[in-house]
Amino acid sequence: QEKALIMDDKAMDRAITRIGHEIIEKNKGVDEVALVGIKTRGVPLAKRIAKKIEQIEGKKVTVGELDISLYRDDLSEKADQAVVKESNLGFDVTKKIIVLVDDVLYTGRTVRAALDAIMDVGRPLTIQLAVLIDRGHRELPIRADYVGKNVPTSKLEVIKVSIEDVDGKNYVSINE
Ligand code: 3GP
Ligand code: 5GP
Ligand code: MG
Repeated sequence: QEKALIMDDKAMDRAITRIGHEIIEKNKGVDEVALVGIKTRGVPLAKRIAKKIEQIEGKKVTVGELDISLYRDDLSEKADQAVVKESNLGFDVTKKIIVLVDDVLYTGRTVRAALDAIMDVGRPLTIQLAVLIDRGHRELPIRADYVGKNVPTSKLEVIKVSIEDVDGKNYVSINE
């Protein structure tokens, strides 16, 4: 059940523009920067951030992809397992500034698995995190360096992220 619109197309675009500027500022340019989108919607988000950076800075930024699934085991006390299904980075992460990009940050388990997957294949200079929405409820000591919008939620609420490339429209809403 749809409750409220959190971001419309324009608000999303402004957030993505700001994050692009922040990535350039924090890293004093983008010479070593590569973006890694977490499937599904982290990937088109990463591509949009890369496009903004190119418009602002006149430099192309590599975009890789990671596919990470969360298996929630409701039948036991066992912690949720985040599993890397597929990694297609397509470039060497060593000595790179990696910016992970995801749509929603929640428990932090997906990001933890992504950190593992990246560090398995090389030795980046640093790994940073960009998310469109931080909805709270972290279960691990993980925070985002770049946040589109902080949206305090109850655990029963769900954030809907609709992205043009995947869903045909750009907006974020909060649902029961
Ligand atoms: P995404 O792949 O674009 O991130 O996990 C499959 C989809 O379900 C996700 O799309 C995400 O948008 C949506 N989703 C909504 N709530 C949750 C949640 O609590 N956990 C996960 N993993 N996905 C959720
Ligand atoms: P975490 O691993 O931090 O618990 O969850 C992060 C991943 O789960 C993200 O990839 C995100 O897509 C998904 N996720 C968690 N909560 C939500 C939510 O409320 N809405 C959406 N759209 N995705 C969520
Ligand atoms: Mg996601």
